[in-house]
Amino acid sequence: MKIKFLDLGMQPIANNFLLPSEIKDEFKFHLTVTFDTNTKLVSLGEFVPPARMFNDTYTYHSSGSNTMTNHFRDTAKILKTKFNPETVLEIGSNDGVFIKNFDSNSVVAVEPCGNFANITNALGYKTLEEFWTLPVAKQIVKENGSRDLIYAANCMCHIQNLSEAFSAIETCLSDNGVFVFEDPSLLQMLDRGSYDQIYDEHAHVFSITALKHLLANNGLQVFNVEKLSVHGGSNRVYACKTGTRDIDASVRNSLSEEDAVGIYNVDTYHNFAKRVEQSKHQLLCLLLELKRRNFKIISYGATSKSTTVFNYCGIDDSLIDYIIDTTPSKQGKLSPGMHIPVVCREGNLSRVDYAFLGAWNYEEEICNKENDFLKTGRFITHVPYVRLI
Ligand code: DWN
Repeated sequence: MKIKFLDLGMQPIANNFLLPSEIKDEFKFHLTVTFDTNTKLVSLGEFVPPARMFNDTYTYHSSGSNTMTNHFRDTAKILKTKFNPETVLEIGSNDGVFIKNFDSNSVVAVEPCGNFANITNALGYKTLEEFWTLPVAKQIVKENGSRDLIYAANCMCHIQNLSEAFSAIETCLSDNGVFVFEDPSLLQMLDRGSYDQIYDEHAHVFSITALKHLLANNGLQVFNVEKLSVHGGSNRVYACKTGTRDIDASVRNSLSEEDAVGIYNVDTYHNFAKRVEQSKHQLLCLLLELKRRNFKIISYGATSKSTTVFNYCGIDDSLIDYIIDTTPSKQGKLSPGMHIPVVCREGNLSRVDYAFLGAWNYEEEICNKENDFLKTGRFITHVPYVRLI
């Protein structure tokens, strides 16, 4: 049974940055979150049609930070060393930040956003401009053979039909192959109160508990779990065809930790929802007080996460003057839903008193490079609670 435990109101497409002329037709949907008492899966109450989110105008570049560029370089090295794959598939290859670490002859990629599929095809990596489905998996096996390594970063939780997605993995994986995927951790979200991990693209927020059963139902088993700090706290899950590898203690430890936190208990989610409401109240009180005292407040990082926060809290340009972001395709446009101007960083961080940290998952990288701003200004974040950095 699916129990709705959180209502984040009417929300836009989190990465749909707009020109002024596009505001009148902006798509919105009711963002609610459910807990399935049978599968233990946390999912959106209403899915958004994938083509509305993932298309030729998709704006998010996986290489948009040093943190993630280094993360994918290091991950590629780890997986090469551990598994020495002869054949590789990446699902959700974006701008090629991960697969560029592999020989193009060994790689097939799947990327539904044509603007990014064009980038990796131009780099010599065979990229299918497709959503990940069972027919696509069968096409890859037929044309290129099964895969020793299948990798997906911040992608599987975006796929609405997980049963088909994991069945397609099993179809495409070689007999001794490994499927490695990383997505935001439900446990970390519950612990950090980071409700902004929830938006249109994130159809699900994964627990190891839910994933174990989902994969088992599709001929796969989880054999290792690593906790990652990236993207606000993620899990890197290692899976294989059932019975082909020993199961590491990290799986049992993850399941026990989730049980201890109450991942099975509906009250856990209702308590989370209360914390979210408190976070909204505290953030609004802080911003309104700073504005009353005529401080200049901006936002740093035009993230999907901050789209959720601003639209849930009703934060517009009466509180946030503008958002600075390094992504050229976001600059000069208006943020989804609340229509706050997005501008480049250069020249727009001076004489600022406070900056909401929309990209709080890069706190270390950003604070290290914004020493001058921090001499007089302060960052604001809501994670794990509303505070000044
Ligand atoms: O799952 C997803 C994650 C991986 O990325 C996607 N569905 C959508 C997207 O979510 P996000 O927009 O919340 O991700 P980020 O990586 O937190 O976005 C960072 C944004 O901040 C980018 O637009 C780049 C920008 N940025 C910046 O302006 N200055 C980032 C850094 C590090 C900076 O110094």
